[in-house]
Amino acid sequence: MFLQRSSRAVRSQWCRPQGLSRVLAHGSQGAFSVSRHGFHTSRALQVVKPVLLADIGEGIVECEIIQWFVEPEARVEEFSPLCEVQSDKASVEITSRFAGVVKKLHYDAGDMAKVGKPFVDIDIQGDAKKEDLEALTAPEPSQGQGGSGEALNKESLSKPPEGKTTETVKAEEKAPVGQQSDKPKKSTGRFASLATPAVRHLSKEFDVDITEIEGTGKDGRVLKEDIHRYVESRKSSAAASTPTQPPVDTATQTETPVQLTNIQAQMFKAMTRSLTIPHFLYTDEIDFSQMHSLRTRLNKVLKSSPQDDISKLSYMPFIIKAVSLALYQYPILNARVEIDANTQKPSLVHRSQHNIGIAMDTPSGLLVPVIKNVASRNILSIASELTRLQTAATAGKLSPQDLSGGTITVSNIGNIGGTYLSPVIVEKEVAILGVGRIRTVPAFDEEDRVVKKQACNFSWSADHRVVDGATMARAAEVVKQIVEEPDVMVMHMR
Ligand code: CAO
Repeated sequence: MFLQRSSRAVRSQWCRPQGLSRVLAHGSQGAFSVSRHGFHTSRALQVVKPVLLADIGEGIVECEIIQWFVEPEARVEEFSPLCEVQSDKASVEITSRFAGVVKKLHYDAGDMAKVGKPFVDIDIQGDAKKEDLEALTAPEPSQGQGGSGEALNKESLSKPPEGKTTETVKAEEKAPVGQQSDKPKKSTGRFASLATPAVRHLSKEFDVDITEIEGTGKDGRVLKEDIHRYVESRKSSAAASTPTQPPVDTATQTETPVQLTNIQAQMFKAMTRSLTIPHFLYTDEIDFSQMHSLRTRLNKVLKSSPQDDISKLSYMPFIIKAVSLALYQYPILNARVEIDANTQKPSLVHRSQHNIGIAMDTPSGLLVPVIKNVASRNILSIASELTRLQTAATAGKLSPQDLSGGTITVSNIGNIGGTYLSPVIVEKEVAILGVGRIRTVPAFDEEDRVVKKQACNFSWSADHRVVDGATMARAAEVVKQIVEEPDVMVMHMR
């Protein structure tokens, strides 16, 4: 199938005067061949392919192009970074699966790119696997119909690369072979900002345009130290140029519009969709005294002999396990609502695994990575996965897999503050638990003496279209019992 496509692409180049000189130039070097046995293209056979934006996670249909690392005419190798995209859930670096030369960027930074549609055209050079080409590039139009794939190829071959006039292209093509610029062009300007996602997050934190920084890393890569150095020099030049504070006009109200950060923009969309769900709030006070003493005892043990790299447990692994145990009795809280696109008829989809999303406060904002299959994990395994996700979230390194597949969410705001909260249900879920601050309060013991107690409020939000108040209260009561008497968890350990 590809052989046909190659030969047709080549035919279309032979028939087009502009393309002819280029093909002839390569042809004259005698390096143009297509193998019949297995897929093979020679380096000189240039095939401009519209490369499709791959599926980057469950249900994500579009994502924002944050920045390009290449520009038209830039040479890319396999696994070279092409661009960074931001989905509803994470920022992801997209790398090239092919070596070649970039011919066209289908989007500008800031545009929404559609998953499964072409986002970049690459003039593919060198060997490429047939399966990769078929899976990752636009499909072949049916014979003789001149569909979009061919149209894109033709367009890529006939249109001048962006930023060039037809004349400059023609001039280049007419240049003698020896004088043609065979060398791949080095990415420059805003496309040349090679840096890891962590470094780019840091640049955003400091509100620094990364392309203004001269990188001292490999291939001019911008490093964290470069950003810190840049911020310091910016501070000192600002201090030198503004010796005195400008007078503040206190009589006039000043309004300064500020663009949403990427994560705020995604949160805006996700929360707007979440608020189409009719929420109801259920809240209760939980006695954490026994949990507090169990955790203190276990942490003493872990301090002297860490298990699976865990030397300390927070309350979260216990709370997460308690929620999972309650889901066995109330599986509806692990379901999602499905509305048939044609009939608009709603139904519930029950899910066998308890994949618990954890709301995390990270340097770039709120993220909700997911601890998968909590039912099959013990407390240490939950703690270990929580630590991994927390570390990745802080470094801006969560993968789309880490961020997808949640079936219910726990949001613990108590380490920051607040007693009660009204948590917002995450899309494709029907319940969320909000955990307030654990505080020491006075209480009466069995002999009516005043004693110290550790108390914490659990606030649940549930989708009132499918979960009634009594079901929510019963499920919350199961979680409460387990947290108040955490020893019962031992019976459910696997
Ligand atoms: N009340 C009192 N103290 C709490 C607490 C609570 N509810 N939860 C945690 N703490 C304590 C921990 O015990 C720990 O203290 P010690 O080291 O002295 O024991 C400290 O706070 C820090 O805990 P942690 O945050 O490192 O770990 P965690 O497992 O308890 O929580 C996580 C992990 C990711 C949930 C938390 O770090 C976080 O990001 N919380 C914010 C979530 C959020 O933003 N929710 C709102 C979403 S809606 O916008």
